[in-house]
Amino acid sequence: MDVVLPCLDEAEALPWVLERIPPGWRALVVDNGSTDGSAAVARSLGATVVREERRGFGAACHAGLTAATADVVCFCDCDASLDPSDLVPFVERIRAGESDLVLGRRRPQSRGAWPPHARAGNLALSRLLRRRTGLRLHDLGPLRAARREPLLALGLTDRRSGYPLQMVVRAADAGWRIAEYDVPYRPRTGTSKVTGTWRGTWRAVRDMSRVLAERGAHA
Ligand SMILES: Nc1nc2c(ncn2[C@@H]2O[C@H](COP(=O)(O)OP(=O)(O)O)[C@@H](O)[C@H]2O)c(=O)[nH]1
Ligand SMILES: [Mg+2]
Repeated sequence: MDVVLPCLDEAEALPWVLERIPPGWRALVVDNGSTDGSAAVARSLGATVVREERRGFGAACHAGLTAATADVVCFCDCDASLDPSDLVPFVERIRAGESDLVLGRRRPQSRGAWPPHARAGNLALSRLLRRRTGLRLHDLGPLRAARREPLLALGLTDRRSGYPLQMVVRAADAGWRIAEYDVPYRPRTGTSKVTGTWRGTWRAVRDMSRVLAERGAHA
């Protein structure tokens, strides 16, 4: 199993995350030009480090997917807000052939885990997604698992904040069976680059609107 971990300056969070990678699985830390020594920390803890020069969450996730070789590929943030060992049942479900894509529905463990505007934005997005695809999801979280080859065949083009949404929209258009599992969501270690900042949130909204405006196969 390969776990793709997009990483931008997460040296502080990496030990917590990497020690929770299930035994026998490979951690692929995609370093996006960190300046805090994240790559060295990841390497010293036994992770494989992939370098991606092009900035952006999607660029990092996609570089990890391209570098992966396992049959099933997982994604997890690198900020200690999500526990990669929660991916075990996701992978079992994919392997059993019961689902094609499994997503984690984030359940905040404390008040500080999820800023209110990010939660509200996510809920609004879930509604738009339902209108666009008919899918009833509660979250578009970053913890996920799917088979590598079909994922590559989706031909994802977004390289920024729209990547996780584009994956779900295209998977739905392709008729994939998508499941959602509850996962605990903790306050991240270190500072947020996306929804914890106005700039990051604005970019995410813009990137995601673009994805939703794409015409689907059945639209
Ligand atoms: N490689 C890469 N990773 C990023 C970028 N922006 C955010 N990340 C990583 O993506 C994950 C989610 O970002 P985060 O700042 O926690 O966003 P939030 O969860 O919305 O607050 C973390 O592991 C970040 O290190 C980026 O531009 N490039
Ligand atoms: Mg985060």
